[in-house]
Amino acid sequence: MVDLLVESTTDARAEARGDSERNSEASQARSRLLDESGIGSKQSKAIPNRYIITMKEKPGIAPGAPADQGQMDSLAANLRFDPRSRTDTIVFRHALSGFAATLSPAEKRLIESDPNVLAVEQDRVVSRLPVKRSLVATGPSKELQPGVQRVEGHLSATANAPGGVDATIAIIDTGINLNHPDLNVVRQKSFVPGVATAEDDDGHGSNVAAIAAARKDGHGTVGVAPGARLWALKALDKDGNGSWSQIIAAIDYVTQHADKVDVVNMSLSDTEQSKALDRAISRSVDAGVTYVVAAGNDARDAKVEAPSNHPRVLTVSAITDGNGRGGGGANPACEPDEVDDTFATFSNYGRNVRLAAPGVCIEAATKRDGNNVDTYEVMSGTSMASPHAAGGAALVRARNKGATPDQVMNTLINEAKAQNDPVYGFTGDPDGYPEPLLNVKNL
Ligand SMILES: [Ca+2]
Ligand SMILES: [Ca+2]
Ligand SMILES: [Ca+2]
Repeated sequence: MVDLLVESTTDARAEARGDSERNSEASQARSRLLDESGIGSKQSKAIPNRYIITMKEKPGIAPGAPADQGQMDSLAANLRFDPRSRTDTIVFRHALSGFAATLSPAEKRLIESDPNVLAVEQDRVVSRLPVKRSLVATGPSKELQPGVQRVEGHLSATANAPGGVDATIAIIDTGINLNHPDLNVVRQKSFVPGVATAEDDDGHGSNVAAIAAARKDGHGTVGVAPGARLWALKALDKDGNGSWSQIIAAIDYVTQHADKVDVVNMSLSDTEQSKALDRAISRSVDAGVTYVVAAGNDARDAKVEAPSNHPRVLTVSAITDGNGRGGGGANPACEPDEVDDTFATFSNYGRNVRLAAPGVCIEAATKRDGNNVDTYEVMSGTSMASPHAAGGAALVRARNKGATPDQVMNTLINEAKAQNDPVYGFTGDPDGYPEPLLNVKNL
């Protein structure tokens, strides 16, 4: 547990305004943070009687190809259990051959005994990463915020292409504010039971989406890949919670449409591993999709969390920046404990982390507020670092549609700046693996 995650924070501008309404806003922000105080150390929670079933696959199934329906048929015939006939069952066909279902103990035993079944795993609650928030009543003071400036997003020729960046980023998260003027949401789908749309009712997904892809239009903020197409894939609910099976369902959907999706961002984690999740990510990467994920906010080795420990994703740690430049001396206002141009105190680390990006006091879009869709919030966490890199990955793909996930990741790492770079570097990385800082100037 990291103290930073439970401390209160206030927006300097809200404080400066000083009237009671603003103070009440600041106080609301504080209570929201306190509400989230336990998330960083929350133990993984099993979902009772809910399981993820992975079927054996015949060798040679192409990545992204539908799972073998014959196996489903044989399961239905052998066990008189047809996963396709139940309303609470999710069938995976593209990133995984299998399904998630609520099973009685007898059904579970029967399924485990079927020779077509590879594994039966407990389904678990998974959550977006906790973030510290400061409400912002007015829009941003300038469109180019320090985070995007620090990675030189404004200097990228691809980012400045007229009409927006020609790439698609799927945000697997709490949804996206679908009508926010900064966000080019072209597709939305909910994987949360009982929730019909991917409208963001939490705020986290909208902020992540805007960091990656807010439009360059003289309004609001600008993302690393301005105007890139966004897919809002809502797998987490209004409290930021979902399940591995909902996340896998979103990955399955991405894999089904792998020809249309360039990059996926996942700013979420759990301490319990899922082999089905690992398999689904691998198969989706095989289908050509680059996955960018947050390292996590527990100030520990990212290897103990999923999906940040997956060998084929780009895992991103967070640094602090207050002025869009290296050299220090400009601590951001919203986090008194964080120091300009140093590794964020809450960020996970370790050899799985391949890249660093700004993740402290990042101002960008949030969920709608009643009828007002033009809303902004300041958030801190590796959740905010990851979408800077996802935007970078979108720039690589906009320039080279044929780039494989490995090529996309290697390009980002090769173009990044060394920690000891005299102009762009940062200090305080706690491990022996000095991941470089994202830089997209030449992308
Ligand atoms: Ca904008
Ligand atoms: Ca700085
Ligand atoms: Ca490191």
